[in-house]
Amino acid sequence: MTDGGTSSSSTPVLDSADAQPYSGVLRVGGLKPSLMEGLAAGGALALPDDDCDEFLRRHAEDIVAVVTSGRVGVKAELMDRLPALRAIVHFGVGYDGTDADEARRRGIGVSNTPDVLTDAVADTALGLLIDTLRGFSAADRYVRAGEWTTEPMPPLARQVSGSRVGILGLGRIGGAIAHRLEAFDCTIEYHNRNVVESSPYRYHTSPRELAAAVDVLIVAAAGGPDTRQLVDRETLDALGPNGFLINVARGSVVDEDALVDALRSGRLAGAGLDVFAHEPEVPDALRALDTVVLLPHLGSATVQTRAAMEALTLENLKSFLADGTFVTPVFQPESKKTR
Ligand code: 8YV
Repeated sequence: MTDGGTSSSSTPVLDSADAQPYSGVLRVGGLKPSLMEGLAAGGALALPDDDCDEFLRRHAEDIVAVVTSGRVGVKAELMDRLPALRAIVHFGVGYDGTDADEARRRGIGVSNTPDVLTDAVADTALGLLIDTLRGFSAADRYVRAGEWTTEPMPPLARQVSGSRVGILGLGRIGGAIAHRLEAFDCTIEYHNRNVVESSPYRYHTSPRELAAAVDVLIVAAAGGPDTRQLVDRETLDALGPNGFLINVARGSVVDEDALVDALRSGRLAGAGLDVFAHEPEVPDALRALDTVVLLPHLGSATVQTRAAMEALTLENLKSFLADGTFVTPVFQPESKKTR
C-alpha cells in the first residue's frame, strides 16, 4: 500500500518486493477462493482458461512456481512452456494431475498437503460406508417424496457393525479409516503396494484376492498411472452381488464402465462414491440407481481442513520462495535444474 507521499509519512510504505511476495508465481486451475485471492493480492498470475498463448508469450519466462490442485496439475506440455519453473505446489494430498515423473526428471520440485486432510477424508469414507449399506440417502428421498404414507417401507438394509472390510491402500488415509472401523468391530483386511509391517490386519497380494475375502472394498489408494483401474471387472465380480464398493480416492483407480455394468446387472450390491473418472461428469446410469450414494468430491471439504490445507499450501510456497525447499515435499526441487 502506498499513499504516494515521501518516506517521512506516518503510513508504512511497503516496497514493491514486499507488496508482491508472489511475483513469479502462477496459479493453474481453480482453488479455494481465499487462497486464489491471497495469491492474486501478492502478485501471482493466473493461467487463463482459454487462449493462454498470448499470456504465456508475455509471462512464461518469469514463472518459477505453480500453485495448482491435484486434479488439474501441470502436464509436461505446460512444463515445456515454463522454462524457469522450479516448483509445483499442490493444494491437496493428491498430485495425479501433474506429470510427477517428468517434473522429477527436470529437477522441478513437487509438494502436497498430507496429514491435514486425513481425518476429514476418513470421516467421509465412514459416512459413505454407513449411508451406502444402510440406504440412508435413498430413505431420505423416500420421506421427502411423501412415500412413507403411501408406499411400503424401503427394503431392509445391511449391517455395518461386524462387517468384513477390505482397504485398498493402507497409507495415512487407509490407516485412519481402519482405526475408525475398529470401533465398529469390523474385520479389516488390506492390499497395498507393499506389506505394511506394523499393521495387524491381514494382507492380500492382489485387489482381487482382497475383494473375494470381504463384504465391502474401500478404495484409499493414491491416483496416478500406477493405480489406474486397479479395481477392474474381475475385482468387482470377486466382491460379488452382496458386495459394496466405497471410493474416496480417485475415480481413475476404478474401471467406471465395469462398475456401472456390475451395479446395473446386480453383480454388485451398491457403491458409495466421492470421486469419478471424469469429474464433474457422473454417468447417468449411476444417478438412476438407488443403491448408489454419490458425492461431489467433498472428502476434504470442511472449514477446518480446507483452512489447514490452504495454510500448508502457502507454507510450501513461501518456503520455496525463501530458500528453494518445501515443508512437505513429494520431492524437493533440485538446486540446479537439469533440463
Ligand atoms: C482436493 C483431494 O484436493 O487432497 C486431495 O487429493 O482430492 C481433495 O482434498 C480438494 O478437493 C481440492 O481440489
